[in-house]
Amino acid sequence: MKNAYLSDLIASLEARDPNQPEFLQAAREVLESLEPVLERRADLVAAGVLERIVEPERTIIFRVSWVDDQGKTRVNRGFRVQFNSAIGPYKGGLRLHPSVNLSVIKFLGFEQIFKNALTTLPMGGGKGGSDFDPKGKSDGEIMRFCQSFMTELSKHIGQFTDVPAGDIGVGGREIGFLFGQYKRLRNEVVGVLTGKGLTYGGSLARTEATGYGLCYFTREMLRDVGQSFQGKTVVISGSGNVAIYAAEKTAQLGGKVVALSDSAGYIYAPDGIDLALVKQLKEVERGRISEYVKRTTGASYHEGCAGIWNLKCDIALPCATQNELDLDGAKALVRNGVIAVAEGANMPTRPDAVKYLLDNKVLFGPGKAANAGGVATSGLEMSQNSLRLSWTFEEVDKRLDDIMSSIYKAAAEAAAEYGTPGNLVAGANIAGFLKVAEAMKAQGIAY
Ligand code: NDP
Ligand code: 2IT
Repeated sequence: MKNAYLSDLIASLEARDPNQPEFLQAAREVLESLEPVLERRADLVAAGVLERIVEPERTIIFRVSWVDDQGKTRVNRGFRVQFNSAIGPYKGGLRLHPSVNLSVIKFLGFEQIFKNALTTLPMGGGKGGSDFDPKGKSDGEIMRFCQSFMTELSKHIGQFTDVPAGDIGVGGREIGFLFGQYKRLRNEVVGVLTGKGLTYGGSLARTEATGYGLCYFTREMLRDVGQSFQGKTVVISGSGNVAIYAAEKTAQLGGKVVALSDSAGYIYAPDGIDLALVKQLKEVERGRISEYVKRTTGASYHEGCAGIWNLKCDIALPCATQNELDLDGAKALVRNGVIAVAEGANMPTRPDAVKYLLDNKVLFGPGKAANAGGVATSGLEMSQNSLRLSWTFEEVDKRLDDIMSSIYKAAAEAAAEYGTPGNLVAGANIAGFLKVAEAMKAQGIAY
């Protein structure tokens, strides 16, 4: 990078938080892509927008104590990073996974700032979670953990302040427990969380939104080169909320999903995955993807998740977790003729793998654009809560589709305008940044 101001800023971040590799990875990528913007926008440099945007407005870290089924007291660490409220209340999911730490939550909160700006809806960026491991826990343990977590979190959130939602390990069950506890503590029925159940203020199509939105975004990328999902072989990593509904929409658009995974391994079904069986195993039974091959024929199970990228496919949709697609995986995909890679997960592709895919002319949809359908539909849930109305599935889905198409357009246009046509990584970063930066500049420095 030629810009000394940007390289100094990156060096200062590295010196300040050397133990936050995920956050530094996300920040570096955004800052590097802003080089052509800063050449034209000295005003944003003068307003200190960059130094401010990389530092969270507020970071809350708290003890979460709860009692397990054996009566033993357990202690986890809870986080909420309220990163940026320039364009709206903090908005972003809660992740429950043993790998959660401040670096992970900061990277996710940082990405969320730009993603939320791209949705066109008024939402700031935030993220939270805990190192609690939901695997193997009973419903009662999950409930007690969620209640304890919310007892502290409720002091820091609110419908006009900060509106959390789900992420890894947080789905409808957990949002229900969290919402119940907030209501109990505050004696207030408000849209303080999204991803709620349909009987208490949730939106139709929120469950499907991230996966569906990912496919709408991918459809737009493909359309620009005269292609579509029709007849394409698709590999999807993960088998959680995002992966399942990406698989559903892929099939509806005429593609064939041949693989899914979890953190232990992947299944390969050359004739196509039976999604009803996957839903039964993962959504109802909360089991492992390996069980799939015991319940059907024509599929094989393979230990380890990285091998999934060696499967021949036209489209790859990483939908599990950060840094799951490395350079070897990207090389295998290119060798096998992949046309498009779009990120359902947040930052699933390592930086050297992103570069390799772009250098090899693979269409690449970065997560902050391609997976924005989830938070966009959360924004639509907030709108419906404020209106005290609920829209039909078709209406929400149509708005989601329009938003994903507009995000694609914004990213593609920004990429072209700032000298990197076709590079949606740069385009999404620039388009998201400019909206937030204008708002930060307008609101002055000591806000
Ligand atoms: P779920 O908890 O529903 O599913 C997560 C899936 O990813 C599971 O299959 C899980 O396997 C796998 N996974 C989790 N951690 C790892 C790991 N360390 N290594 C390998 N596999 C792993 O989460 P979601 O589907 O909601 O989230 C998936 C991704 O999408 C995340 O990156 C999330 O941030 C992102 N995302 C989610 C949105 C949403 O609306 N839910 C919106 C936008 C992005 P296992 O069961 O073995 O842990
Ligand atoms: O990463 C994400 O965008 C999410 N987990 C969804 C956040 C939300 O507020 O719906």
